[in-house]
Amino acid sequence: MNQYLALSEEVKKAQEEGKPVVALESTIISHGMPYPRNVETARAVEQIIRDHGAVPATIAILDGKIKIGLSNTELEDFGQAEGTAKVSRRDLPYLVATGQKGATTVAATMICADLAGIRTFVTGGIGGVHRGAETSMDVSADLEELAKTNVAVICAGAKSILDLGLTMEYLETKGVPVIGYETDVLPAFYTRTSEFPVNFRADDPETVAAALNTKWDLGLVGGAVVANPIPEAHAIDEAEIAAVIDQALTEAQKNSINGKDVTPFLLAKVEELTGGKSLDANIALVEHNAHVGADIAVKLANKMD
Ligand code: PSU
Ligand code: MN
Repeated sequence: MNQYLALSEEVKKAQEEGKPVVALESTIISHGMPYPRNVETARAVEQIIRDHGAVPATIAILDGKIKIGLSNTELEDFGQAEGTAKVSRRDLPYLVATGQKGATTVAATMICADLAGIRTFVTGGIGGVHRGAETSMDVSADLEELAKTNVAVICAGAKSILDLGLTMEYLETKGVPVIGYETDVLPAFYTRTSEFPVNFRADDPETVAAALNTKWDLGLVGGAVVANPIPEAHAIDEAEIAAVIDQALTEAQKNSINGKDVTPFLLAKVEELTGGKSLDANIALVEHNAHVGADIAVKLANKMD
């Protein structure tokens, strides 16, 4: 066992018994949603995963360890604490070495999941190529991680705060498959569709698990994006969300927001401007992803043992 890893009892037991485990990130809790709904959602998501035959492992950095599975108290603390560091690949060793608290992004969660032998990871949305990246060079480290770490990310696509076309191009260059779950086009987080076709479509968890298992059997390093559209009832009107995102982007520029602060700033602005409607949508889509992700993890576990 890696000396830096600290597995919860639930995760340890699951691994001993060969049960499927699903990773969850903590940045979505600390930087993606406000308290207390962040904690409520984190707990609900964990329960959905259990109800579908898998074991949840929320990942975070605490006391010089990479925690794989958080207790209720730890979860509550991550939800309430202010100023928790947002940890991507770059930040991970420093935060662990100095014993500081850190919330893991998609990239860092993939790294930690891989260290713990977990292949399935559920979240809301991935980072991507930002609009204007041709001058800012702001490309999320999530995309690099998808290129080199063997973990599948079940998400609702990416928000159109990003340049979705360039994000798809980047993933193509890096050889990362984007699999649409019951969809032919990339979902854009708040909306079920975008103008960009996915690479492949899967209509059941078995097909996704087969594709993942084959990729790794072939020695093809890297992850995959499983893009699962937001449930119809919670989708936000496209024109409405587009206007909100434009305004959020303008404000980010006006305030000279850059680096790792860009995404949290935009997420908070969108939520403020939609009066909480985006938060309801965010929660609904994460819960749906948990259901689909657990089903995929169960099928994958059958193939990999
Ligand atoms: N997109 C969302 N919600 C989130 C994030 C992205 O819809 O919570 C978080 C994730 O943790 C993701 C990170 O990995 O933001 C990407 O940040 P950046 O763009 O700085 O790489
Ligand atoms: Mn960035």
